[in-house]
Amino acid sequence: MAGGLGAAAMLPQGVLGARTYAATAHPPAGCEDPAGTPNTPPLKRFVDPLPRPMAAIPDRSVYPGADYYEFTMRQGTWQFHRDLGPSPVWGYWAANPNDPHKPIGMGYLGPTLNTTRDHPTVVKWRNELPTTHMFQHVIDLIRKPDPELTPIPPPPYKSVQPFPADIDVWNVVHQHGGYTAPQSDGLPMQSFSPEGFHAEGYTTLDPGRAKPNEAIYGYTNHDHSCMLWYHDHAMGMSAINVYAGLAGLYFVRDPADERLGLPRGEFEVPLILQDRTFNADGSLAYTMTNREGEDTPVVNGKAYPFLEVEQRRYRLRILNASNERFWRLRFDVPRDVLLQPQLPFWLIGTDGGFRAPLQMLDFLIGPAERYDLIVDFSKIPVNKHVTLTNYPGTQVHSPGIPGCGPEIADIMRFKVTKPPSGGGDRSTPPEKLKLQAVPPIKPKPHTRRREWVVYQHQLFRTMTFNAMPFMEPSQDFIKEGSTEIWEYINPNHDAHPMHVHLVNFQVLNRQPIDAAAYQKQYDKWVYGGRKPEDYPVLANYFTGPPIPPDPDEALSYKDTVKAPAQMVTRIIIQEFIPPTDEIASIPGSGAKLPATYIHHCHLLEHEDDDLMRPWTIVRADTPYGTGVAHDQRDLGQAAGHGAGRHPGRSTDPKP
Ligand SMILES: [Cu+2]
Repeated sequence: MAGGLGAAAMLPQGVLGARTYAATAHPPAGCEDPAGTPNTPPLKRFVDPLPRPMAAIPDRSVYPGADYYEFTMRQGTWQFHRDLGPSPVWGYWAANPNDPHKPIGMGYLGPTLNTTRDHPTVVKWRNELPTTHMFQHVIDLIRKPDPELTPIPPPPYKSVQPFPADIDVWNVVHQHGGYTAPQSDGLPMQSFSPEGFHAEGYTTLDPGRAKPNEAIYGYTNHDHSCMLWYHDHAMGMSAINVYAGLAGLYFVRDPADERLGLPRGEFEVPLILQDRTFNADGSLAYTMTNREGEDTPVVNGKAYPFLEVEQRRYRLRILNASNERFWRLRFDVPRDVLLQPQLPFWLIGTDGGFRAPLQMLDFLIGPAERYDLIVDFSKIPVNKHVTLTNYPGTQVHSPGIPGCGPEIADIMRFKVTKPPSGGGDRSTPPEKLKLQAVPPIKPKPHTRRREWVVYQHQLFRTMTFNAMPFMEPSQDFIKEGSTEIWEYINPNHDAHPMHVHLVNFQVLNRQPIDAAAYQKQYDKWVYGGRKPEDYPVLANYFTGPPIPPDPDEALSYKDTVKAPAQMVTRIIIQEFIPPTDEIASIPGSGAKLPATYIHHCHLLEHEDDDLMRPWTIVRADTPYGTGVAHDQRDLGQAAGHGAGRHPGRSTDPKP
């Protein structure tokens, strides 16, 4: 949904209403919101303490050899700010093995999973949400259909409703960034509703133990030590499901980390960064049918929170869980405190784990990216503060051509309240940390390249990869164990965060393209019947040499990459191998080939509308070109349907 808005919101939108932004400035000309768009009432900043997400407690008796959890999605209430009334929210609640009457959760978001590297986790996800959506007006618009919200693909494809006519709420949980078998991956077509209706791809491990409104998934935790997260990935409505609160953290820990001397316990703080808009009564308002981005920063569920800190180093684990907003983050200090206006900090890890430490002053974080930082408050006098802010002028879809959407500056405040307790800070200074550099993945001359074109066939309309709706079967068959370079070709004027399931990758480079000429030729290919001779040859459109990745993304384990406007962004994936081992002896819990996964834009509204495609790992001895459309220029021709689960949906309820 709202894919059209995403790409084209620099143009005036319909009826213009007078408004002021709650956060900072007036919108630029042409960016006024339609009349009636809610705005958050003015809020006093830094008056609510930062909540810490609670940890779920594993039950080790259910599946020997694995940590077991039961998570239930439920509607509850949550107060986002001292001066706002409570809001209905959706969240995850973890069963408490020590006290069944005290489930773990706070209403909004979900409890944190703490796991140990290579020790598997099994989670039963249960859906007890209402059957009418919290943002039912959006569901109704998608169903209407509304040309800006309903996926309407380019020719020759027909529009298909993303969810059944009588299903207003369905859900599925994706463990973002994890090394997971497809049947536990939480793919959109695995959605299931509170009434127990199943999308066509629904799966569960151990079906005898799962009711129709439940699914049991297994996670290998064959990951580096890192911060993953879990969030809703339901077909066609992940944006409003996550917006209502369906997200949480998932840590993979390595016992070897203990020797690193990193700040831990209360000095390791996760920050779940989101933007939200509130009605005057404090309830959540979803405004992205009208504009890009929301107007108020929310961290761990509180608007403009504060955290009291000691004069010592902290490890901040930052997740951008916003639907659409990119943030350029920095730590501002009062002028009389330091000689420089920003507090320098150290980057020690990204999406998929540690990396060589890098000192920085600011960084751009796209939706779904994670940054692992060491911030040193030891030089800040007691009773002074440091403010986490968004660099002025950072647009919602930054980097790119300046767009619209409410600007946010202040986010949260660190109030330095006392000297370090417990005899001082014994954590290792960042410059002395022994973190291994991530070895570079080097492309070879024969390394296969795969093009993914961010294609919008009409302004304000659906976006697709390669002009293919998500519902079309997988046409991208990748030999098990192979290395590939993926090229995200973005002739659009927005940046998109691209997320590939299953794998970690490295950012190789970016290269500017003549976006208008590329788009024109691509249009010609699509509207001319997709003749191979019309397909644009990328090399003909470069306007400059390749640009190396930014220092904060180079030589890092990534699962989400910023694909800026009018550029091709190249990533390299070392090895496509799905996890085949069984989890806790549960039959069928390992991956089998062919194994179909997806990749998508992590602007959630774009993912829903329809910038997402399946891809399939096949046996290494599968020859290319045998009933398989693997060449981009074959896209319009019939694909081999033999391999992979077909995206599609069932028409009959399976209670
Ligand atoms: Cu996008």
